[in-house]
Amino acid sequence: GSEEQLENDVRAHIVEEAIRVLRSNDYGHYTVPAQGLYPFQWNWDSALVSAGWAVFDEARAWRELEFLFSGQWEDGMVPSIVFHKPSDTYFPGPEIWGTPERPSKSTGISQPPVAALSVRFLYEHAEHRKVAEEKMESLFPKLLAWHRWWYKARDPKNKGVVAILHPWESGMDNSPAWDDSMQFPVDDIPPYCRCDLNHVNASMRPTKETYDHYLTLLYRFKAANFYDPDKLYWISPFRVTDLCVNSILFRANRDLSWIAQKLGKQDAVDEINQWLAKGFEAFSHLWDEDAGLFKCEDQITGKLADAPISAAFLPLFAGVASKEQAAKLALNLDKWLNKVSYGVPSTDPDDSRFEQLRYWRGPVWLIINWMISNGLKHYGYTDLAKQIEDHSKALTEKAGLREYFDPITGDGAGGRDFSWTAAMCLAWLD
Ligand code: 9WN
Repeated sequence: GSEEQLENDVRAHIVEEAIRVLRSNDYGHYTVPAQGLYPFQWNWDSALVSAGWAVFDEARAWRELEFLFSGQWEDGMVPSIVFHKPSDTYFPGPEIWGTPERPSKSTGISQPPVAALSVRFLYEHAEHRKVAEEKMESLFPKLLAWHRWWYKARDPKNKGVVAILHPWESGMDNSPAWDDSMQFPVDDIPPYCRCDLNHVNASMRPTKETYDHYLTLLYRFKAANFYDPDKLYWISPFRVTDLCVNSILFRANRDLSWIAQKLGKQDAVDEINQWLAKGFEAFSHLWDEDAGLFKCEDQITGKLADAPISAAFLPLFAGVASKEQAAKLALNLDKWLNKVSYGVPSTDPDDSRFEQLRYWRGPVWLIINWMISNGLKHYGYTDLAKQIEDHSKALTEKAGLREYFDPITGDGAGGRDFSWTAAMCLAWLD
């Protein structure tokens, strides 16, 4: 009918907008998350954005991933930010991560390992099969080296799940799940000036107190022989089993195993399957039966973080939740959705730490919506998955391609013309 036609027109317009946004954030070989606010190549942003490029420019999509791996360290780590070109609109930039004489080419920490998912996505959606096969083959050893790095550098105790050593590594910078673990005393750090506050309202960003802790960690890691991967795990006052990184790593391992199988690399398949088996066992310790949610764990105190956050649902995306756990998660998610106009809020709205506009403490993020919705479908909760999809569409129609959204009013917040939000409209919502 005409209503359907109208909706089609609206979506077609958003697709055009999304393509315009990716093109305008394109620096040739990589896409910045947003002009001004984030002027470099961010790790998980890039991997997610490559799926958006894949919809209209396959060659450009592969280049995004290849360029991300051009920043890979010798030990396998893929940094959270690669500083290809200088910019003075972001803090902390290359001068802070490196030395004054030699600015750093990247940060010394990582981010959620999305890339293997993207390689599989690009391969499966490829029209140029031959090219896709070559690209997958050449990216495979780099992906494997990165996953190995996670286990070697971030799980030296062989728990089966990896630790983040900085909230920036989770991608969910100021999540209430870190509040207790961020109580360590701050060091006497050099004075600094935050650039983020030139672009967006302070009330929507992490606080000064939080930034002091972020920088304390950065300077300590830098003092450890410039981010020596063998030292960081042991010296960090922040060491957390994060559900976002671990769910994505688990899912990425499944995709990497699939890729390895395609390429006939049986040894790698066996190695990855061992990670999966250990991971499966380790996730069961992150389950909070009373809450009916997964929880992050502080590896220093051994305590589960009580904060109910949206990453609690990401084990669905990983495919690591049992049927019973999935049923409880679906029940909880349904309750959360009934408390807001637009899901999925990054913190349970009933929790005292919920703030509807402050970054990862309440707002809706489309990339997380995609992951949760994808996971729900896999477990057979199609109505709930569809509801999240509809909310996501409604948000982009109402507020445009913003960085994140207010779950109560549906207003957009943070950066404008945001790359990963655009990518989700292309690769998921179309
Ligand atoms: C620090 C780029 C990144 C995202 C993160 C998001 C935010 C950076 C910041 O922006 O983090 O890495 O300075 O706030 O939290 O998930 O990758 O979009």
